Order: sequence, then C-alpha cells, then structure tokens
Amino acid sequence: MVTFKTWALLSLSQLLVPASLVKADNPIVQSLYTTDPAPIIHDGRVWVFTGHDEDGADYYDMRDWQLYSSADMANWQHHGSPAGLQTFPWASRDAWAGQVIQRNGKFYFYVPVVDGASGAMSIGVGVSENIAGPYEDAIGGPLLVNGEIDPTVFIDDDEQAYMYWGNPNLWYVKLNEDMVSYSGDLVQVELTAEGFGSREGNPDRPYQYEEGPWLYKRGDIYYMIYAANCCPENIQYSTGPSATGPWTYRGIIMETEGTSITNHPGIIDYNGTSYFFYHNSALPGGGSFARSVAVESFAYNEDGTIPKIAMTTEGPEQVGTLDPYVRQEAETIAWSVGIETEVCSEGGMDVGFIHNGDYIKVKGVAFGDGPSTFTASVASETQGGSIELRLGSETGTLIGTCEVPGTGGWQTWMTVECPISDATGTNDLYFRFRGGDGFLFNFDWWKFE
Ligand code: FUB
Repeated sequence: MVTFKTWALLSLSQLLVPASLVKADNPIVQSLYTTDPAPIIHDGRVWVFTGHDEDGADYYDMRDWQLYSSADMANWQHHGSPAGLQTFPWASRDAWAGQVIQRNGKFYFYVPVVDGASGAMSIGVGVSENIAGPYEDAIGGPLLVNGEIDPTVFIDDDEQAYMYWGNPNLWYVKLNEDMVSYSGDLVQVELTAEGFGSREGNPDRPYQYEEGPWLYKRGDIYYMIYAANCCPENIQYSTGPSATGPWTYRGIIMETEGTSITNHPGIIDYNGTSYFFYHNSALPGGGSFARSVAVESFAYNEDGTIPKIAMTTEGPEQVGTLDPYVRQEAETIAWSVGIETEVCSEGGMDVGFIHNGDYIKVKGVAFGDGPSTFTASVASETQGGSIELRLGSETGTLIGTCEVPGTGGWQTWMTVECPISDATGTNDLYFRFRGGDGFLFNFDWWKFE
C-alpha cells in the first residue's frame, strides 16, 4: 500500500498515478487521508472540518480532526488539527465524523468518540472562540452515550437547536441555548419506507438510512441528507416541512464509486453556488480506511429537489482568482505531490518533508501585468535546494528560480528573493522543488512584487 510517507519517498516515475488524477483538483487534500467533511461558512471563507484516516490503517483508525479553508473553492489552506482524542480525556478512541456550528460568538464541535468508561460510542462537545481552535472539552464528559455516531447540528429559525445522529438508528434531541446540554428525551425517528426508502436484501435494515445525517433548511424545505444502503454506501436524502419531519424519501444524490465502502455528505451555499462535499478512495493507496474529501458544485431543481451528483476529479470551478501580491501561505494548495504540512514555529502551518521533484499547484493566480520579484520564507537544516516557478504545469514555462540555502534549522526562517519574467495574466502556478537527496527545506509563505 502506498501511504503518504512511502509516497513521498518514491520518485515520480515510480508512482502509478494516472496523469488525469495528478492534474485534477479533487480530492481537495493530497497530503493526508481525510474523511467525513463538515463544511461551514465563516468570515467570507468556506471551512471544512474533516476526519483523518491514519496511514496504513486496517480499520477506522482515526485520532484527530483536520481543518481546511478556501475563499475560491480551488485552493485550500490547511489549518492543522483543531481537536483530537486528547481534547476529550475521557474518550478512548475513534475520532469519527463531527460537525462545527457557531453560536453566541463561539464554535461548538460535536464529535462521536468512544467513551472510555462504558466502551460505548458517545457524543462529545468541544468549544472554542476561534473557528480553528484549539477546541476544549466543553462538558468534561460526554453530552450523551447511546452507542451511536455521527452528530449533525442545526439551529432553526426560532433559535431552537437540534442534534441528529445515529447508526443504525436515527435520533434527535433538542439542544439548549448553551449548546452543551439538552432538554427532553432522546427521540428515535421512526424509519419507514415513505420517509427513508426501502432497502432490499437486508432484513435487519429494511430502510435506506445508514449513518452520517446532515440537516439543513433551504427556503421552506428541511433536508436530511445521509449515507445509505450500506455496504458500500451511496448518498440519499429525505425532505420535510419541519426540523423533526415528517420525512419524505427523495432518493439517491450520489452513487457509490471507487473502493471506499463509506461516504459522508455535507452541503453548503457559498457566493450563490451550492456545494456538495463527500469522501471517496481516489488518492493513491485509497480505500475504505484511506479516504479523501472531495467537493462538487450543483444547482437545485426548481422544485427544491437535488439532482444526481457525480464524483469528478476536476471539482468545482474556481470562484475568482488568487492574489499573488499579498502574502499567501505555502500550505494553500490546489494540488500537491510528495510534500506534507506541519505546525510552523511562526504560527499556522508550513510545508515540509520536501524532496527533489515534489511540487505544489496553486490555481488561478492573477499576475496582471506581471511581477518582477518573488519572495518566499524558507528554512533548511541541511543543504536547501531551489524552487522553480512554472506556469501551466509542473514542467511548464519557467518564470523564475529561487535558490534556498541552509538556514541552520528546519524552523530557522529566512526570506529569499529571485527575479521573475514573463508572468502575465491569470495562470496556474507550480512550485517545483529541486535539490539533492533527502529532505530539502521547509516553505512557510510566498509573495510576488
Ligand atoms: O469515518 C468513520 C465513520 O465512517 C463515520 O463516522 C461514518 O460516517 C463513516 O464515514
């Protein structure tokens, strides 16, 4: 199996990656296996909380969540891990599918984790004043323990918050205004053929609903989107006139594809376009325990129903362009090969574990009349190397080469500069890393002038 560690060590010619996959922008993250997307709009950006499949796992071995954001749906910035099992000291394992929601100036992170005391799946709540965390355990124990997973939280127009969750059942509870306690009983939704469709060939699970609910409202319609028909799962949905139904089954949104037996939905509207997040097995080494988050745009039908959405390797169109004349983080990436991201001593993240031949693609960079200089913040404990700046592809037109010296440490940062020529208009920019054997240098941010 090609894990990311071994992938980074292979030369590009050894990789059996189809050219079409290397060129494409789905999945949105290439340096980790990511799962169970939970998108949220904040501060003019789309933020996606994901799960994280450990390299080499043979089960859903998941220990932390990861966070990415984008202002253009094409270039995604990694914000690191906002929370993990260590956030919930009472949890023993399984940092599975969570969702963050904002209320009262705070962000609440609802997660399924195994409660160490009972050994049963439970729902915990993290809280943070910043979307990127770090999140702290809001309660000091589980919000509830009933052996089921996958919380989704929705605040209705009357300010009542609902949390749904469950596999194999579907449950909801009314959250209190504090978002960390609830009132009333846990309500088990009655699954019926009218509400959730019939499933053939599985007498234990006669209805389509399986797990991963995602609840939201658009116009007057409440949507319940979910993973269904396991296994393998596809994505289906039901609609209703209220946050508690009654639900009417509406059918399949996304068919099964690839080798992951799970899928997991998240839907948002951003800048007038609707986006459907999901996961699949599309990266090298991908499978049921090595999944990757991807996104597609879609348009609702006039009656509010959702069209069938196919998995693509292209993803949605970029919204606008990327400005190269302001500082951009090196971990803002449309596609990468070989590199990884890590926590940076200067704050945020940097790109590290760079080898000769690795590259990063940044999509839709608006150069305008053309810059004359490129500046980058870099660090290297060893020999350094160089950054080739190319347009259109990793072997495309060379517009400049920046030499990177040894700086005395992997977190000993300095800026390097190099002249740029022939970069006009809007282009995909590629940073192609060159040097000797082993790790070359780390890369924190860049800017053109
Ligand atoms: O990622 C672990 C579990 O797999 C999630 O909680 C489910 O929704 C399924 O995607």
